[in-house]
Amino acid sequence: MTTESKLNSPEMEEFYNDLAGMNMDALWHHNFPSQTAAEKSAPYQPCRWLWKDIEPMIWRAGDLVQPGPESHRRVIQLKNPGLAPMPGATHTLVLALQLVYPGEVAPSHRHTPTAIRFMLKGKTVTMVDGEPITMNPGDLVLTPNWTWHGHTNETNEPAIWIDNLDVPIVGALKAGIHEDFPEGLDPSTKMPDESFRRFGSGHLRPIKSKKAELISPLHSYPWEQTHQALHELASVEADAFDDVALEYTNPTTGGHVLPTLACQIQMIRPGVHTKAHKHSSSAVFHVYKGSGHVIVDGVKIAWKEGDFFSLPPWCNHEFVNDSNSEELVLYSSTDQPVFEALGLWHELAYEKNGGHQEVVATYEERYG
Ligand code: 1HN
Repeated sequence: MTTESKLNSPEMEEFYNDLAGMNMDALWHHNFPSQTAAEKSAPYQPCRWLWKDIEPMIWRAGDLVQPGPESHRRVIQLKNPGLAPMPGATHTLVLALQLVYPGEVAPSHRHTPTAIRFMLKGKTVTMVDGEPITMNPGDLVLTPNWTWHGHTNETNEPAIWIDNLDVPIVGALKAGIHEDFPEGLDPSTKMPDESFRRFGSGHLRPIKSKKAELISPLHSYPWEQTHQALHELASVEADAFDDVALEYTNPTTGGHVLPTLACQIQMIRPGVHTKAHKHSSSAVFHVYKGSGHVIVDGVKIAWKEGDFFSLPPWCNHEFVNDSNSEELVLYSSTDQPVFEALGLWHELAYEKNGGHQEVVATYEERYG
């Protein structure tokens, strides 16, 4: 037996070729992905969308199509060019904006992708499996996987909201199913905001509901409660990476609202500059109030009220509120539950320079 390595020999080349001809391969033929967490870097670019660009396109969509038989939904998707031709804002998250004019109905349907909605302007009623849920600005509403849902606007003002969906995750699993309701909205079979009446206090629950449910049985999270909780927390605690941050929870577990998506509201207090970290989950952000910037892998991305931003996995990021008097409030949704469920969630603090990155370019300079 010889000890000389045959790795680069003609016999090995022939072996690889013969394997390939039979749809096989040798594991040693290729390198293992061997990056450490510290070396792991963003697989695609972050992306920012300005409200001043988005808003005119929403109104133009309003002139061009109607929800219902013509377009089903009047929705504009925010697509990260780093993922083209995929439609996502990140590789797992769809981020979209929907407009419904007074008197219009976006008819009910159900599908296996899950949605989270965050209301921006006006007022609408979203039917979730027969539960009419009123959405006002800042309210968050869940339409879990396979629940019937449709939207209607019974006011005199247009209604605009954010849709966050896990379409790319469901697509990757080849688990997408869609069904249209025969006509219009599915009928109301529950009390208005019934899930909130049962579970909306957050810390008191009906005595017969002891079971931990995978999907939150609470479907609406009103802004008034969210805003108050944010300010109460600000008086006692702040996080080094996210400042004053709250996660919307499933009241039966205290955990994420949905198995694939989680969502957060956070306040970067006046003058605060957080430390940087990176993690395996990706996220999409909306500036609900205030202005400031985020530094992502050394790139300074300025944002104002109404703007959106998508954070790929494994980017160092730190938040800055540029104002000394106004709070910066960010709404975000993430794929973190998927990573946690699979044991794949990793987080790494940025160690250098007291936890702050050096700014090497602005978003405009880097991405045009
Ligand atoms: C969808 O079904 C809705 O039901 C909104 O309101 C946005 C974006 C992509 C795919 C499906 C809705 C969507 C969507």
